[in-house]
Amino acid sequence: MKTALITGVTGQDGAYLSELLLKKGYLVHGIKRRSSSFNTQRINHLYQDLHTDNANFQLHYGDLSDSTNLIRIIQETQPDEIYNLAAMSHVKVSFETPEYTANVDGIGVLRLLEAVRLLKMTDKTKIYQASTSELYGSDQAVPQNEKTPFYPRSPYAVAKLFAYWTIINYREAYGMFASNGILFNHESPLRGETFVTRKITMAVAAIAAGKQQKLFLGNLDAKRDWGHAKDYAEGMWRILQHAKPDDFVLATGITTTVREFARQAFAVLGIAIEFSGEGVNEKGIISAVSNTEFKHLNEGDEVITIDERYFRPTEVDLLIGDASKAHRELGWKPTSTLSEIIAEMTNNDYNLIKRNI
Ligand code: NAP
Ligand code: F7E
Repeated sequence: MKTALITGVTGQDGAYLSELLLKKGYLVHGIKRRSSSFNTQRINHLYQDLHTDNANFQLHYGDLSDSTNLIRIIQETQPDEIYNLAAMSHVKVSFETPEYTANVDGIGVLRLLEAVRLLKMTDKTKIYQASTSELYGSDQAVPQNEKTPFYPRSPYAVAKLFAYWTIINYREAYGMFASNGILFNHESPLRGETFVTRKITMAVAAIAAGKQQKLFLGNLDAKRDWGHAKDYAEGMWRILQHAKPDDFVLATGITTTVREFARQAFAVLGIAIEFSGEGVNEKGIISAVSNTEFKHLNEGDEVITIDERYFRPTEVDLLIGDASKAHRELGWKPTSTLSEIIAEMTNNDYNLIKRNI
């Protein structure tokens, strides 16, 4: 039985990866932060009572800013594979908390690598680092692959750049099995509620249910390469099963604007919207409602308004990934289309809100 340690186990990717590794027969340890309210909603279905003999999913309190805690957990759990998913992962919030973001997202991985070295586990333990398409920043080449230069455009991306190179440096300096997954945006019904996709699908559900009138968004022109988090968890695992440590892009190769994502999400529930106006004056307006349940919605209702507060000091305009190396060397490719993801997320949020009415 292989043992895995997942940092960020309570996040979107941590939940999908835990489920995958448990299905593969792993003993899974996860690091969760102490919080004043429950933060394990995404993994509660995997949790087993601590008093059960041989529970194969175990949680440990910890934090990526605490070296001694990480050393102790790694020593106690003796992982064959560490998946470093923990991060302050919100790009806009990183402009408000740059020092904290650098500490956790940048130096955090250094703490893990040093812990493995100190414990003399470099031959035993493989490490996966959650690197990101945000590293590309300014769109220098399209599509972006493992050879595309980086140009980070946020404190989040700068911190992740430190982490990316630290992984490569430890691989080269100490022969460690340390790999970067350069993952493009991936979404799901478990996506955090302030990322744009989930913010949109939750708002569409609330507007349809008569619980909210408008959705306020920032830059509608931004283009993202959106895949499904479940597919990307499979990719993370494959990266660590590869014969040698290396860096891989995981992406769908298709890019879509935030505007089009919103249009499709409303369409899932039978609400057609059209956009008019430009820049901060652009609006999303209902042009037809085919679902007869939504009597409170009328043609001409304004349901999307721009709020400049959601603009970023520096934006990443266009991301589109080339995952041909992962396809060729790992046999990985995404299985969900964006329209399937939008339908899954929107229907899930609509069902959640209906259940709570
Ligand atoms: P997420 O849902 O925001 O989850 C982040 C996880 O990190 C949560 O479990 C969070 O704990 C934990 N965490 C935050 N700060 C921590 C700290 N100081 N110490 C320990 N744990 C901490 O993010 P995700 O979407 O699953 O993404 C997983 C990783 O992939 C992140 O590193 C992210 O930056 C990276 N990434 C994500 C994407 C994407 O599109 N999703 C793409 C590329 C890379 P709480 O639950 O307590 O907040
Ligand atoms: O923004 C625009 C925003 O916050 C996407 C993280 O998982 O993926 C994620 O980072 C785009 C941006 O994700 C709103 O300006 C418009 O251009 O959903 P997001 P992100 O910044 O791409 C990468 C790969 C990661 O590594 C990160 O961890 O949407 N946008 N209006 C908005 N974004 C938000 N959040 N809210 C808005 O109202």
